[in-house]
Amino acid sequence: MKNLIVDANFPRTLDERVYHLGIKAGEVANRIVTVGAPSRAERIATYLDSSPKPFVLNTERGFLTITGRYKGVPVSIVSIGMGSPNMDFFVREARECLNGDLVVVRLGSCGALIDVKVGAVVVPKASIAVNRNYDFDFVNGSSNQEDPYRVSKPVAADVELSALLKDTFERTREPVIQSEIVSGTLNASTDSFYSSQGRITSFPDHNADIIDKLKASHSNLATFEMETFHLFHLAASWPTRERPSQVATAPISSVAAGRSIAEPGTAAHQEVPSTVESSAQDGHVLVPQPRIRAAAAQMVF
Ligand code: R1P
Repeated sequence: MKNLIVDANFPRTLDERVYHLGIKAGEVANRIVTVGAPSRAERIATYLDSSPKPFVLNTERGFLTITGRYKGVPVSIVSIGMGSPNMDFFVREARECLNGDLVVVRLGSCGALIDVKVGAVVVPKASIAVNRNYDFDFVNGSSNQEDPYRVSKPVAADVELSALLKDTFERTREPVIQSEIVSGTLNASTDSFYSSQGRITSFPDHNADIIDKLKASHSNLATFEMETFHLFHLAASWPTRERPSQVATAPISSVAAGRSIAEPGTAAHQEVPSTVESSAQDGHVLVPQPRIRAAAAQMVF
């Protein structure tokens, strides 16, 4: 890539743009709606305030960022394509361009494992991951004692954000939502639209019973899609605890150094508020950590 700073750990261009999303600090908002398709992002962006004119960036890797204001509040709409790897690029690179809390709502489509009509909207309270077990012998079947699919433990959505999302959908349902709004269910994010969602193709996927097995082991399972688990997992993995710093009058760089993800000089590193030193007591300060809050709403198709 042209103008790439040589930093194998977190590559950026010479003008400080992250490698795949192409954005830099100031071009993405702390409140983000993420979708899978550019046309969906563009349609949502029609609701943004016309002034100031929204920022729009399309990258050769297929990420589209539209940043503007909705009723004066900065918001970004980011189209990321499909699957956990793209969700990973999006969350990590957006995080590096932002200070403070990051609030992400995924608006996606999903398959339904419950009896709802096409067009229903589901706000899951948690997600599991269902992935192909590469150690299973897909050619000869189960002879090597492995299961063909691995199922993770659930990871929860942000409770408050999910409730807000559900309430907002209920208040504003017309004319977009033509069916029921379901919430509190479990979502399964799969690594394939086909094998791990139980579709039969010409590959020997050993998946004929995968839906029955998942439903038997997870009574609340309602939806299949491909990105939500990774979003929830990254959000849940972000270190958020308020923690006392070791040195009360530490310069900001020392205070933040305890979090390995925030290296000096990065946007995340600079978020430590200037009030840190004035709140010092007994040789310690409480350093508020930014959060990543995530929720999802998925329309059954
Ligand atoms: C598959 O067709 C895609 O649709 C669903 C799945 O998660 C997968 O990405 O979501 P989106 O409509 O958001 O892309």
